[in-house]
Amino acid sequence: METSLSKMMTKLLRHAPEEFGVVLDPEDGSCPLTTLLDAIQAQPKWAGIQQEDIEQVVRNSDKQRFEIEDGRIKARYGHSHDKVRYTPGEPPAILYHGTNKKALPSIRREGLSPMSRQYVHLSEGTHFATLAGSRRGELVILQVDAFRAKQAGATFYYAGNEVWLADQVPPECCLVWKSQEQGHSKDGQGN
Ligand code: HQG
Repeated sequence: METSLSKMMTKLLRHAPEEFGVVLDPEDGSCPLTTLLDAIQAQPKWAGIQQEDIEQVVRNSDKQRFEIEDGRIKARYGHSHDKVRYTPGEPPAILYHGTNKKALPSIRREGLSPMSRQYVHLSEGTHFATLAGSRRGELVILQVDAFRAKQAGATFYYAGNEVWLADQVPPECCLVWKSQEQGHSKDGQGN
């Protein structure tokens, strides 16, 4: 139940609020917790859902996908709909990005792009990168020279919980740090 509610919340807060009749704040992508609750309760499957269930998903999210503040809720990262604004920040010199073997040739040519999301997702440690990269086949972890990428014009934003976002990362700033054969568990509460 928790996983499926978490997926519903990521869909609403990251990708398709309009499908649920919800308008998110254009600046930070948040909405009142009560609005989210009403929108979810309107789905026949979720009619019995309570605010505590949502708060529990937020608390237990292994990757801290959501944040509740002053009665409002938002997804911290992962958006594909309107661009949420973050304050540019000073990242650590080295960050990590989890990807897969098939994507590597294109990343080597073009660098990292946001693809269907609004930003490239990076992390301070390799755990988050491992979870992200393990979702699509053979895991590859890239070490990203954030210092050099910044010098080359990339902008970085901190999304909390060791997650950094960037508008793009040039190919010369990406180095394969670890490449592994299959056998990783799937990470599945978001999308
Ligand atoms: C790849 C999930 C070809 C990129 C995750 C990735 C994360 C390229 C895929 C968060 C490329 C995009 C974000 C290029 C990038 N050519 N492939 N030039 N540039 N790619 O899902 O970073 O569980 O949009 O390496 O775990 O995988 O949903 O981004 O493989 O935390 O909360 O294109 O979303 O979190 O995939 O994942 P995604 P991501 P949740």
